[in-house]
Amino acid sequence: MPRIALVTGATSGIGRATALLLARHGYHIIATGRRAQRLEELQQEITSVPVRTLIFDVRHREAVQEAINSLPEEWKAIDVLVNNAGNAHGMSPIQHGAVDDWEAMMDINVKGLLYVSQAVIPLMIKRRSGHIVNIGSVAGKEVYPNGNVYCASKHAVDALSQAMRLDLVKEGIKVSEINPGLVHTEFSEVRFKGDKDKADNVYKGLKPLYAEDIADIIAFIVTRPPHVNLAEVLVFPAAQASATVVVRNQEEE
Ligand code: NDP
Ligand code: 8X3
Repeated sequence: MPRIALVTGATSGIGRATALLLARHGYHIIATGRRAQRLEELQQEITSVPVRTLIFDVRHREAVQEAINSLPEEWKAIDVLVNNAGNAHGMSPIQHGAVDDWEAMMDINVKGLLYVSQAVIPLMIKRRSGHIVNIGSVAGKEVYPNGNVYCASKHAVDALSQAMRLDLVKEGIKVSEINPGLVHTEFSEVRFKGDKDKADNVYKGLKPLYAEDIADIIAFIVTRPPHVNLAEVLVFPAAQASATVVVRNQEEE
């Protein structure tokens, strides 16, 4: 039986790198996101295993459920769910925060993760097997100035990961959480609403993590033997020690 992995947010960054790497490990891939063309390109790029794409916004509960329901029966035997879709929207003191940004972060990072999980967990329970990997953040372990609501959303992911592990252990489902520091993806471009200079500054003067580094960890976690669950990983670039302590005296290679 082939193993099947569903990766949310597979159109970019960590999700895309994870879909590519899990395909190299022989997983059949269900890649999801909103940008149809990028999903199509990813599907064409992966030639070694079958790939299905599902286009939905994780904020829309019915769309999420319908997309999962639409999978052919054999594709519903999902072994690995990578809850990766998410972003920061804006970065400002709480007193100047934009409510639309707050809602986007809570709706996508927290409620979206719940909607996808709710659609997939029953399929895993039926088979008494599965592995959920939630992408949290160092922002779910610490707060930093101007990070307020993004940090709150990732603290929620941290709480939900622990809670899922408690509730699902008796169902034979493993739950892992990966909490990265600075990863150079489209994340900062989204956070700063397309301001490329501002986004590039986030990674200036250090060698950040790359999406492939996180994909590597995800692949390691899901390929451990059945009796092993790596519950939590906090991962930084070598030049980072906390959300706010970053050494910027190196040139990015
Ligand atoms: P990217 O911006 O490169 O990728 C974000 C992905 O999330 C895209 O594929 C996007 O797909 C998807 N996504 C965003 N909003 C929605 C939505 N409403 N519905 C469906 N999919 C959505 O960022 P990263 O790869 O860096 O981010 C991936 C995860 O990693 C996020 O949860 C982020 O919080 C977390 N993270 C990132 C870090 C970093 O420094 N980069 C560090 C720690 C954690 P599309 O737009 O096509 O829908
Ligand atoms: C993304 C990393 O430090 O911008 O979660 O919050 S950070």
